[in-house]
Amino acid sequence: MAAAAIRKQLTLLLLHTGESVLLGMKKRGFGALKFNGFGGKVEPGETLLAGAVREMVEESGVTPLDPVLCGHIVFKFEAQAEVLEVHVFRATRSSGEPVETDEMKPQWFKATDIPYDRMWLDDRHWLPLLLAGKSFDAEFLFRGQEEILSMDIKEVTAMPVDASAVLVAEVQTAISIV
Ligand code: S76
Repeated sequence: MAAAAIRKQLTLLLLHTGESVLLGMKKRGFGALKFNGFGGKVEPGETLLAGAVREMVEESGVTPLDPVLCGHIVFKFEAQAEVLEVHVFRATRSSGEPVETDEMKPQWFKATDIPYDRMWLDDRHWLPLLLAGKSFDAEFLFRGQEEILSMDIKEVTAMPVDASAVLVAEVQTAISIV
């Protein structure tokens, strides 16, 4: 049996407080100039939840107080072997005021006025589910960064109970022995 390719494990956290959503304009790197949730690579020995909280604090200065895993998205890119596996969290409460960092410029938006035309193309398909308090499991195949070749989005009744407490090393081991 061939070993499965390691999927890069990432988090994405959306802070949805009352009528507003905090997004960040990515200033450099992958997805530069797009508005996005906050997140990034989970570190070895870190749980998905701890990674999601750490990335949000690092990128925005805001600490999410009640993050809950609500989505799972696999991103494939036509010309790339690497697969991105994104664990999506939603929080409704936070402490601290957003600050601009080297990486991100945070900005509040009304939940009814999300700037989908300045975001990744996939966001308009799953973010409405998150904002409605729903959970989802999705997969997108991109050509470059501006075209979706195929997608599959399923609303799910619940995420695996304690998935957010899983260590990233365990996720990767589970995948490589499938
Ligand atoms: O919402 C998204 N954030 C990313 O960093 C990448 N979508 C996405 N799609 C490739």
